[in-house]
Amino acid sequence: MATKKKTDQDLQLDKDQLKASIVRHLRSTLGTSEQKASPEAWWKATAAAVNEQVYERLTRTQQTHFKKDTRAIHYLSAEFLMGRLTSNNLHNLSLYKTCEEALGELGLELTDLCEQEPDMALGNGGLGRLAACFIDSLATLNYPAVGYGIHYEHGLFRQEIQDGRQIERPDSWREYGNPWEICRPESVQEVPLYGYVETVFGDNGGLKKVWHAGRKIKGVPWDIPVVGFGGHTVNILRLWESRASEFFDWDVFNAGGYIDSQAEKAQAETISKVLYPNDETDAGKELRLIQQYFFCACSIKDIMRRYKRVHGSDFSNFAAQIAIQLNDTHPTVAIPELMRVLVDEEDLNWDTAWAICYQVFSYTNHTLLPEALEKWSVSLFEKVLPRHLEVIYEINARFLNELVEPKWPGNDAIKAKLSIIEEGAVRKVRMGNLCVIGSSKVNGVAEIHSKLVKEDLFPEYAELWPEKMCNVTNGVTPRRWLLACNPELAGLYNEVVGKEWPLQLDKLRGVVKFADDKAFQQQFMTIKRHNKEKLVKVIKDETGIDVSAEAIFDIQIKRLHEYKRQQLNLIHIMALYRRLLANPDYDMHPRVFIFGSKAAPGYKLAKDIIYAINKLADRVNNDARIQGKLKVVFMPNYRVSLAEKLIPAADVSEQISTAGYEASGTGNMKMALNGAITIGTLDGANIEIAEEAGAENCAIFGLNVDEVKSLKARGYNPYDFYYANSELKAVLDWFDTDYFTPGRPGELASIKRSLLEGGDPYLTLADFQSYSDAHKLIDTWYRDPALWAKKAIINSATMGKFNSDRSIQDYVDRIWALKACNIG
Ligand code: GFP
Ligand code: GFP
Repeated sequence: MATKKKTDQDLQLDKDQLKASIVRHLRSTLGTSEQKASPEAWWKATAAAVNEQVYERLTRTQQTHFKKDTRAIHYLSAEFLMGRLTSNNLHNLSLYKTCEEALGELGLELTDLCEQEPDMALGNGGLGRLAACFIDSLATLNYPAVGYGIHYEHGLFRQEIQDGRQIERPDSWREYGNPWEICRPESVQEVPLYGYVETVFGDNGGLKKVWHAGRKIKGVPWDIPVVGFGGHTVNILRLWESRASEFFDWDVFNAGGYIDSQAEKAQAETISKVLYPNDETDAGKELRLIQQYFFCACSIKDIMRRYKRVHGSDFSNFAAQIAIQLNDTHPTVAIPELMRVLVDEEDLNWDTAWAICYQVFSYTNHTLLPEALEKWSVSLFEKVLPRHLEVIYEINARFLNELVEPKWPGNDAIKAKLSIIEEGAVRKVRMGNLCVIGSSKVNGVAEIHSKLVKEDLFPEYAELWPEKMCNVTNGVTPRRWLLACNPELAGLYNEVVGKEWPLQLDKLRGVVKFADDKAFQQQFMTIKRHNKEKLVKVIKDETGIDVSAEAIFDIQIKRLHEYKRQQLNLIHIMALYRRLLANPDYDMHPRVFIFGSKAAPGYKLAKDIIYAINKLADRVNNDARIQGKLKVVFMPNYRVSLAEKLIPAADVSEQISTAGYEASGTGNMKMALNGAITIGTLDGANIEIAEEAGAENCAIFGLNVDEVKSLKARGYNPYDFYYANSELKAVLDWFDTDYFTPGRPGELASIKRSLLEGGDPYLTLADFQSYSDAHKLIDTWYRDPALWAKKAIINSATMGKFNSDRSIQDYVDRIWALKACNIG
């Protein structure tokens, strides 16, 4: 019997239907009753009811993509920081209100149920969250897309603070099952590792390489449906879990080797066990390379399978159908893997295979920090991926001979620099170089960053391929980062500019004309006040600290890293504290400095900075002398769901990286969109934010990129600033005392050392005075409520550019050449 395709209209649920569905799932899926159900069971029943909608639309999407044989983008990323999905899915299906009412009739609060959901923290920070925003936008704009990543059993560690110090605890996001993921045993893949390469005669008489793997690992796909706003397209995020190929060796078991038979299984499962931390210790390098290869190989196989289902072994359409984006260098090994598959397994000649690869791949660079451009030792590669090393050598030889030599004849220095292989005591494979050589497009993530990628990081490549380098400024999804997290402000915007802004964020520009309007200012600031009051409760619950919503909420939330300069914020707060101690009447509006940040477990100084912030907080928050004018809060376990509570309550957004170091930033966009004023350097996307909002509506300070470069070239000496600025000197000397760590002097001394003897590589001291002045400006502005409201409104209203839909459209226009595909 032919079934009629369901339209969006057919699928839409009303309150009673949704309520009935939730109750039905509570009983038949969760096996409990209304009387006995725990909040978690209610949450899962709600998710199951929503999933009925999601799956219908997913199937419809897949059928349409299959039927139309659409070109698709495959977004390979080692990180997807999804956060929670319940509220997001409800919003994107236009079911949020309906669900709130349905649950209300059952005596339940939707927001409480949402709190039951553990965050999917499969990423470290901005890079992973960007990937999550991007797949939301891809589905929203109806682009055929698949996200590919790793199904980490444990995501980013849960951070506890004990006596001020960060303690890492395992994150178990799916310990009791996660209702948003579907296992797909029918699409399991097998991945070879180790072993050796043999040269044999192929069928056509030519020589052929055969990789005899030493081990095989099974990749089990888990699909997370990605619901676009409006619910038309539902794409998938496919995450690979590793398992042993021979799950259980019965022969070994029967022979009494129970432990041995389990060893293989344990080793195989280690691959997707934990999210790799961002530290660069030697330990675990092999595991990390295997993680990368594992998910890339599974993904390439999956892409091949889908392609061959329609086109068989005719690869002439491959590059027209398939685009692959490499999110940073982590998935670089996908390039030699595709070459290997095409040449060794599909018998294409090298040139044909290379032409395909080159068109298929593009690479996004997210940082200029040399330590983040991955390098693997040649010997490690040879051990784990012997055939890939050969492929890389071949790519390299052809590149150097065919492109570099003709352009720079006899220039060995340039060859050494551009080679994929770094020579030296330990020979290394440079993944960044491989990415650039193997991709048709390379993009940075903000204007200034892309310029630096082109001019400073890869200048010779840019000379070879001027059209290869481009920019796509980052963006954030306004659905999660305004509509869902700030419902009151969203409601106000609906009234003032209509309801299209979640898709067309530029519409918020219509709010600018109310920036001077007293009544509008009042409404806007009342909403901010409500959000701050909500945060006051969260702060109290999480840390026990009392803060007042009267104060300026000044927020710095991001990974802890010296270049992001939490230490600059820290020493400035210490300076303020000193001023208040010296003069209790020191004139300043009360300020609450709020931090949220995780430090990579092996990054000692970053952990010391967290400790110092907490010790400063203990002292300041309990010092009656300063009459509550200053508070410091370190919110433990910073994650997406906490960001959703902090961002709507921010008055001031701290974006204070050393110019030239923060590729873009995305928290800067989220906070400005929610009406915070940026105190920031001319770095990353701050520059574009200031362009959009107007420089007069941001507090810009510090050295710019050129000034940083020239100061470094002249020879930066932090002692110059230390001796020249008595306040700065006094603050730094404080670190040597036991003022913040009673009875334990010197516990915080590592911070001072890094800023003086360590050479202060991120120019913290050079920017201190200018930063302090910018804070004074912020204080003056805040004390003029009309002025502040105006600036805050303009910031929020002018962030249209930073919609991740715009970023995705730029990728489509400049790199991917996709066509939107209408579903239903
Ligand atoms: C299916 C469909 C594709 C679609 C993907 C991702 O493939 O057209 O693009 O799913 O949604 F056939 P499978 O991976 O399920 O075979
Ligand atoms: C990195 C960069 C940021 C950039 C994001 C996304 O994020 O400047 O905005 O990638 O492109 F550093 P983090 O991992 O540092 O948060």
